[in-house]
Amino acid sequence: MAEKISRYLVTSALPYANGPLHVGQIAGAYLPADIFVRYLRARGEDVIYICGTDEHGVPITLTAEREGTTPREVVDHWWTHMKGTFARFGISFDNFSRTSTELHAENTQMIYRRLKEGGYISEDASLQMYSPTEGRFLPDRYVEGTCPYCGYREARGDQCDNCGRWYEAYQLIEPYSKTTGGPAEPRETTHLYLDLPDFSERLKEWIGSQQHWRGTVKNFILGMIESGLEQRPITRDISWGVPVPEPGFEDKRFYVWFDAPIGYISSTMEWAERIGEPDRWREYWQDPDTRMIHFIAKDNTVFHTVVWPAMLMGAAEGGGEPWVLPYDVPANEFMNLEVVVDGEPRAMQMSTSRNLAVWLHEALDRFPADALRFYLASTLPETADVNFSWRDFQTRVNSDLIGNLANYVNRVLSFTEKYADGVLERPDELHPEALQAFADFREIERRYDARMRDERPREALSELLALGRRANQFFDSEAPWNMRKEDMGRTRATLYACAVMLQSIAFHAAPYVPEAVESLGGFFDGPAVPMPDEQGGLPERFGVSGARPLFRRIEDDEVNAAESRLTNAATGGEGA
Ligand code: B3M
Ligand code: ZN
Repeated sequence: MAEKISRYLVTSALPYANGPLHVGQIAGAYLPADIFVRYLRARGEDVIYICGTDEHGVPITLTAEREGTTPREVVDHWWTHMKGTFARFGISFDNFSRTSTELHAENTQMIYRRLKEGGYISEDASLQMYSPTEGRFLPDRYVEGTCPYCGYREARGDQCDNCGRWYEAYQLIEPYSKTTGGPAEPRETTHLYLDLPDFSERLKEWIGSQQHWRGTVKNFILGMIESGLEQRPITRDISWGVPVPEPGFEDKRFYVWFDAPIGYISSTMEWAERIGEPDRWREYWQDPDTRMIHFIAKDNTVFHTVVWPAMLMGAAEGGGEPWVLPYDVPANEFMNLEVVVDGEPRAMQMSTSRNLAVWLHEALDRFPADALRFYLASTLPETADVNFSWRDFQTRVNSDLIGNLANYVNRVLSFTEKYADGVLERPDELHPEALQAFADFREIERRYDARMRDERPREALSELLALGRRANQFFDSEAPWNMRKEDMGRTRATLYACAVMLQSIAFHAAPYVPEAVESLGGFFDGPAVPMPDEQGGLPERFGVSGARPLFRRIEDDEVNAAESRLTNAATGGEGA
């Protein structure tokens, strides 16, 4: 069908190991990538899907302090939790690593050294808040004080929640440490900086030539480079993170966003090691034929399209092989919640601190993974912000997944069992109506393929539903329930044609609802494959035995229960 690309390296943003996953994250970076990867694998492409937890950053230290434990324990707990939740949801990573490994620290230091070798690192002093009682520098999130602009008393270290202004923490009036309440004072500290401005021209040229990038992403980034890039500090005065291999920096660590994307490399190396081909990672990172695709949510765009490519370009100049640059960075918009308050649906932003979120592991306790995958796929924020709504979930699953797709499967299989002894032989000739339906299938499949390769699984899903509609229409117009009374030969040919379409539906549904398509194999003897081309490729026979419904309907009381969990969180009621 489409041109064959030699190799894909697909990643999803590394989630912070600092709390449970919610559906907004899933819709932004994980489910679209998983669907994309499953499709490419089914098409026989060489693809690996890489991820892992992001285990550094100040919020993790804050969690540990709040819970009276250590960052190590926090990340160990959430790594295990996330890995398990992703598996329950059917996310098919080839490797799920973590950034607190020894290998990752070595890689981070290696990239740093190469950047330095390339001449892109400098040292500079700046003012940072310091807490004399605690004897440590305070990251911005640890400082509060009075806003220098509006006088708001609990202004955060970098931005005022009252007037929205941005400033440097040392501009706060009467600043204090958030953890102890004691005074904080500005002190001079030295950090390492990445010379981002030096990459401006190269980045502009490189991004400008990316014809396939989403217009929104591309224009936003080009505008940003146009308005001027700044030197970025890549170290912090913190104790949890990757050590900085420089004298005088023993008490400092790399900034989390410096080491995090390098985690993609580390996780690929871990994968190669695990499959017993320790050098395989090089194919994906050093052969320019690789298409590296980073699925992320839009708030991570700048890091993936500016800072990270600059790091890779710069590191390549400091020795060793060149690195593959991102081929595409599909950045998704946000998913908000629709919450029923006082009987009325209302759009609200998720708030993890208020427990106003649909946690994936909780959703999986209530509903099958495939039903959740199907709904989320149908409402992915590919082009605009979207709302997650439990009502909508119920409607989509019951009417589209079950009413359209599963209904077709069920009709064909049960009819075959009942009236054709569960066996369908290839007829000598297929009638014109069947051939026309096959031709329509090929056309819809082509559109599905194009949308999918364009990294738009939500749009591809509409094509899957179109396949379902076309197949149902064929079944309806042939009306085998009448035909069988007059012409059993033609009825068998019709059912055979239906089974051919069923194969295609199974093939194209599998990336979305993998469990269901797998269980289909338990009672339908026929592969999940695209519509064969005109030249043939039609199987000699299909067999059906013991067909069962693939999905159960989503009932009102289940949806009400899920909905009231959110209502309570939104209104601060019971069980929130
Ligand atoms: N951990 C932010 C996030 O989870 C960050 C992504 C890192 S990707 C290298 O949204
Ligand atoms: Zn203010």
